[in-house]
Amino acid sequence: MTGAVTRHLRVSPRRLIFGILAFTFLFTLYHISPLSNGDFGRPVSIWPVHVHPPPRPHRPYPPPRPENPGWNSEAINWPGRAEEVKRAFLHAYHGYEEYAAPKDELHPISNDGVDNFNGWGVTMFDSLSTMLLMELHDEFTRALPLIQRQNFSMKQQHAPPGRKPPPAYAPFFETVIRYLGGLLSAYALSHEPILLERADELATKLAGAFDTPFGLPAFGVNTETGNYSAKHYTILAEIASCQLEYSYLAKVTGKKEHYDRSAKIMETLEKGNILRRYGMFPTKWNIMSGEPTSEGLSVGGAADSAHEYLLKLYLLTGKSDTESLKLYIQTANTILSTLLYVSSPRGLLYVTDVFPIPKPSHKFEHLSCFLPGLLALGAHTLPDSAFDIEIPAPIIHWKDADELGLYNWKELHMLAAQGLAESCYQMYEDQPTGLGPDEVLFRNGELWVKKLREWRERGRKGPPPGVFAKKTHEVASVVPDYDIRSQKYLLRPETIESIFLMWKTTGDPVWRERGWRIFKALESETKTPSGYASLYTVSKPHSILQNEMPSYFLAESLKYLYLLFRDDDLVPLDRWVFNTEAHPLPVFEWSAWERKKFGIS
Ligand code: DMJ
Repeated sequence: MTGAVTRHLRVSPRRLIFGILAFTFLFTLYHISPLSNGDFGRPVSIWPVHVHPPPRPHRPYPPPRPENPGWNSEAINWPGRAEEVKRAFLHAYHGYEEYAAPKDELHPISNDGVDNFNGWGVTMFDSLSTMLLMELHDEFTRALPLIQRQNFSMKQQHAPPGRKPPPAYAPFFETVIRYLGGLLSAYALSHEPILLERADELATKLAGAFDTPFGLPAFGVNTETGNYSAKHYTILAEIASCQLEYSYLAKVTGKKEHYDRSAKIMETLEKGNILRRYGMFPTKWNIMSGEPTSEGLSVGGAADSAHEYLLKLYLLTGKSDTESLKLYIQTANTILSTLLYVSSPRGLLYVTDVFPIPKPSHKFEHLSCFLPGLLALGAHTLPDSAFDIEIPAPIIHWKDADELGLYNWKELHMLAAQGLAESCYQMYEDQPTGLGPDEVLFRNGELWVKKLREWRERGRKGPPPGVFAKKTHEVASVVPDYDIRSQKYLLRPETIESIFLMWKTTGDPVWRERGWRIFKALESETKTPSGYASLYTVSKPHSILQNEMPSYFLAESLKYLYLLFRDDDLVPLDRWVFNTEAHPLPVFEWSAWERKKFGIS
């Protein structure tokens, strides 16, 4: 018996070599994986780029904590909540119809209307796609004849007696995202030909805005004379947020001029290697020289949708516009490495501006809260290979930026999305009204990349920095992480938009619950007998209301809430792309003939 065992254990040279090789392989595998850092069993996994991670669950890190312990998402009547949002939309829209139409927007306190976006009835145009998604066909039917009669002429400007009235201009950016986007989306959802006719006519009447030396659209244009406004210094968001609308319009009308206008913008932005220099497009531009006028970088109101449209143009064109994808990846990576900061002591991740480079302002705008949704959308819809695109390092070298090269980019994008969405939401939770302020200023913040490096050097123990912010009562400090710079809540959609996209891309019901808490706060804090009103201050419950109900509240805030609570996938993210005003446009592909005709390479 003993002899048999010894015989069995006797090792041949071949077996010995095989054994050594197997041991070496397993040993190496262990030491390059996070298991060696004591992360075994932890759901956090930020893999160094040189290691191919094993197939992993969609979200490699723990979910945010639900606001109500013991809460069970499955027991909730989500379709019932969607119906409540629909009722809110009807309340707002009927108030507009009764007291303000055909003017632009409702004054929800004085119950009258105001013309602040050309006087063509912006609330109606901006509401069309929401009506269709909510199947509010009576409201849609009532809107159609008004749209048929609209000729987009300029309204008479008023001036004091004896003075010449100021020249009238339609603001190009707002007109495109609200009116043109609204018409095109409603056309895609309903196939009503009049909507496309009006969209084509409107885009043609706006064409004068592009008659600048380099094709960058002017701030405003007179739809009758074609003259553009004299304001030559403009912001990135206003010159580079029309590519989705003009590309889709070219697709459905077959008109090259619409395509050319969008393409020319991208050509001008890219000339002179601007993006290569900074890693993303700067915020301020001179439309006469076609060049940036400052070195400020931001994702806030001055730039937001321009960054958003880089990813979305790629998605809208059936993932064919690879130049746009490259610009998006480079932009998003630059944002991650240079504009993200982590507060102390709560560990809130926030995105800020730098001006001059690399000086951060530590300002965090509500408008920037579209960013988590955009990053999540990119991580969700782009293949892994998109994140491996060869991207030249920016000429301006950012301290610590190289740190990010040690991680899997796609995971980083999703991680940043989660951390930023958490902060955007906590801004709401922090306020007695349950609604977030328009702008805050952080007191202490350190670059996210720096905190990541420290976390990595500590052996990646615990969750990555900036992902699980603490609530105020969970930290000992009495000094808040941030001060509120603008107390207002302007019924803006950005946080709700990101919550919707976090829900769609992670499937984590906590985002739905958070959206519901915001909806309840909207109902209790902003509702008036005729609609909903902006809030003067978020830090006092039942405080003063402002006499305004912006059209984007119906186009975006209520639409994203409605879609968040629907159990079905009414607007699948792989088949539709939301413009920056939440009007969904269908994904399409250019045919061989369109490529030839429009000169698409
Ligand atoms: C909306 O009109 C659009 O989302 C735009 O891109 C910027 N923000 C406003 C609402 O806050």
